Amino acid sequence: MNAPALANTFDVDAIRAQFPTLQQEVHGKPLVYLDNAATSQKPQCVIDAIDHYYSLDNSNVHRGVHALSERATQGYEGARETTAQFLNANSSNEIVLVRGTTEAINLIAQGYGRPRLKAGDEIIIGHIEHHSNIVPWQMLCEQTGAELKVIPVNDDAELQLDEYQKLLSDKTKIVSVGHVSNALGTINPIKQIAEMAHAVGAVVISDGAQATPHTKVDVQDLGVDFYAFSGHKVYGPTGIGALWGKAELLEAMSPYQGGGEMIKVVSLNGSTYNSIPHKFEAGTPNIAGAVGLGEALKWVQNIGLDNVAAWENELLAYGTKRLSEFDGVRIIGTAANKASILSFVFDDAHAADIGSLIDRFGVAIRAGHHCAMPAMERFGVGATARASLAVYNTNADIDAFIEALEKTRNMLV
Ligand code: C6P
Repeated sequence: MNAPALANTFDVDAIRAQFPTLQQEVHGKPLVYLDNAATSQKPQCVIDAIDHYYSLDNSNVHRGVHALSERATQGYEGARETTAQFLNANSSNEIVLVRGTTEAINLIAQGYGRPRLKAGDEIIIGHIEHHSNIVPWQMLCEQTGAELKVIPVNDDAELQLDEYQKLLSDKTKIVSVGHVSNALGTINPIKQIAEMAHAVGAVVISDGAQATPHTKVDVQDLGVDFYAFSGHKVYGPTGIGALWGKAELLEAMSPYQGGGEMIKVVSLNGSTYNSIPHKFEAGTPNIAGAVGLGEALKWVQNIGLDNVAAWENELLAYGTKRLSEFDGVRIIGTAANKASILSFVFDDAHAADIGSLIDRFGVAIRAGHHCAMPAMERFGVGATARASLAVYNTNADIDAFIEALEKTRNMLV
């Protein structure tokens, strides 16, 4: 994820103008939205696609023989095609549409891990993972007797690959590491992590929730076996996301849930399952969400993910400089390879107070443990304040944030 160059056609004002939510005032101040790692705002085309679907095409998928059902199916399956192309998957059959990253990781843990792992096997994760890449593995360990091992990080929140190497053995069955840390912004060297895991025969999963909004992802180049992301962080709606898995692994896996859509034949004596990816999509799916996701992925690809990465790198550098000049601030997460996250604490003020008071100046950030409590513990803090960037943010947003932070701090000390 080294910084690509920004095309001179990149026009942040034109991008920003496409977001209705950004055009409002909050507490009488222009909204400065810096909580993009929690969820990003949606461009008008995504809102319109969902509106169009419910206004004209609303129907159930795969079942009907009528025009609306065909259109709904085309919208839904079209989103799968777009997602496959977005991730550079071999085929759209490798894309399972799910609720989001959390569901995707649980699906792998239960669908892949549970029937295969046993006592004595090991699962490796990183120290600064989101809870959704920790808890499903802890549950799997409880169910199978496998053991969870953790790759430590250095003081810059970078994974220590020499320690990782020591953890790997023929006991290692699964390695699951986030592509980009939501709490601290570290970009992990997934390609290298995957190569090292494959050398001992382990299967590799990467949580791409925070990578897909900020950089081009090519699952084949990364060399992983599974990749998960959420639509709502990449300018799409909530309640939809995708799991990519290598076809042969998905084929070999058991379904995660039973019900309609995921079967071939059902009799009272037993059932046979549908082919991939449908065997993992029991029940009526989030059709409108998929339509919105497809539109969002096309929108961001149209800007160009290299442009997104280049622009956000400039913003991150500017934000880091402004924040480091601030008296009494400690930035947590100082990896050399980092994306779009400014996590920080003050010596003399609580992160939660900063988060709620800065809102009075129209600035939206997040404060808390960011669903990454082990990461907080590693850096000796209970919580951080976190400003997170998106492609529509500007240096002016960062200036407004710093100015509001000064006023907030003065109110607290
Ligand atoms: N992080 C944040 O504020 P879901 O909820 O399934 O869409 O995504 C979960 C998830 C998984 N992995 C990473 C790296 C994430 O950042 C998130 C969501 C949000 O940082 C909400 S806690």
